[in-house]
Amino acid sequence: MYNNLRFIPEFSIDELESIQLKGLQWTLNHAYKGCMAYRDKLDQAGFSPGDFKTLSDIVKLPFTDVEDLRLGYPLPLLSVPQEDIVRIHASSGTTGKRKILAYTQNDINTWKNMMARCFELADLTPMDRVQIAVGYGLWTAGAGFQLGCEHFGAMALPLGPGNLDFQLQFLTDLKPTCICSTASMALLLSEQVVKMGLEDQIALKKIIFGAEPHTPKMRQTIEKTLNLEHSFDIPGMTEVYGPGTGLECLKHQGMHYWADIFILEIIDPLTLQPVPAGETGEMVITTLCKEGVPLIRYRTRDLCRILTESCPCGIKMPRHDRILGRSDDMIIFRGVNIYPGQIAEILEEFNDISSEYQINLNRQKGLDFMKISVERKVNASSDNDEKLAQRISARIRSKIMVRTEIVLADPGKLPRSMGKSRRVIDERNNT
Ligand code: DLL
Repeated sequence: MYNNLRFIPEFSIDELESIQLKGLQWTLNHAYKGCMAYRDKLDQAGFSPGDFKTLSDIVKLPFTDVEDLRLGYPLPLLSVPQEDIVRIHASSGTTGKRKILAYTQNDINTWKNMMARCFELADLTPMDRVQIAVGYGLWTAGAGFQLGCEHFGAMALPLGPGNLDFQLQFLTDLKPTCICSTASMALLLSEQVVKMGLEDQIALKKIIFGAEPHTPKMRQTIEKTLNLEHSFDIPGMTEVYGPGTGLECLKHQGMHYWADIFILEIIDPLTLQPVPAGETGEMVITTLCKEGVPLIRYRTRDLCRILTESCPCGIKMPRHDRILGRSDDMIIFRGVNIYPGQIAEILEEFNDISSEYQINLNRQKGLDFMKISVERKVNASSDNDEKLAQRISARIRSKIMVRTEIVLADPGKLPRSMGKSRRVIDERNNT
């Protein structure tokens, strides 16, 4: 299925384990020597870097989390002298201070290779033209796709997000074959192409989208509307360089991730113990060659599971499933714990509505209320709105035990985003 790979290395399990062990020992020494906060953390856990002898020792290491990044603001967990830093990026977080991560030139090179591997997995060639429709600047998205695309050797069209007219003009005039964007932007672009009747004037074959969860329905809509050969889900986060910690392959059965660059563990967020192989839990990442800000058992809060079978595409790099959401996105509603993804999953069952939804929470007379707005599918009649709303509400009640008010909107009426969509608007503290 894949021949003559230029960027993706092939390792046997033994080779990979040896790379991971050496990388972990290097990371522990490097962080211990270069960063006071890490030294204190490891000392407190009674662990000195020389103690680390086998990969299974990883469970004895202390965790790092977002609080460690906040405490070290503005340059948290910096483990090299400042003159070695060539760039910073910051997370797209909307609350509190941004997490700032610092990169050495070697870190940038590692990231560049990770992203080039992604383009290779998406089966692009140097003949491909790649429209990069994500934010440039502090956010890692634009910079990551750009670095990887140039290194891979395809033609980058660095449009950034926004300006839909411009996006459409490029799609028809330069005829890119691939778009890189968030899932929301991919949906918006597909809707605009149809609205302007440009389906026959574009040459798109592939979309690489990520940065937020998507539902199967959302993906089908994008693929069908743009008549794509493939779409690929791309994971990534600022703390682990940026986009491109892995990618789906042509078989679309989960995402291969770069196990020679970081170790992925899945833990139970309550007991903090590893979950049995293949079960869902929180992703915890330890980097193996990151210099500026190495990560030791970093709790990402992302919920996911490792896929244990080998992949029919033939590539041996391990795989994880799609990211379901974040543990800190959990809503506590009248004492019930709910993830937005659970609601999205129920909405998926209804063919008469589109993939878009928004959850509004407010408080009236001391009681929590939840309103879920969904969109009627294009060409569906509004005559059935009331019955459909009742059916959706009943299904949610039976599956997650909460009462909700369902509001049906006309197609395209819910807010669209060119970046990450905000699915939950919680106004309970304002009411
Ligand atoms: O979102 C990096 C990125 C840019 C990835 C473009 C892919 C494409 P942050 O802003 O730091 O970085 O946000 C990272 O976004 O912890 C996940 O919760 C979520 N996320 C990223 N990719 C996916 C995905 C970028 N494919 C946070 N599916 C992560 C679901 C995703 N969630």
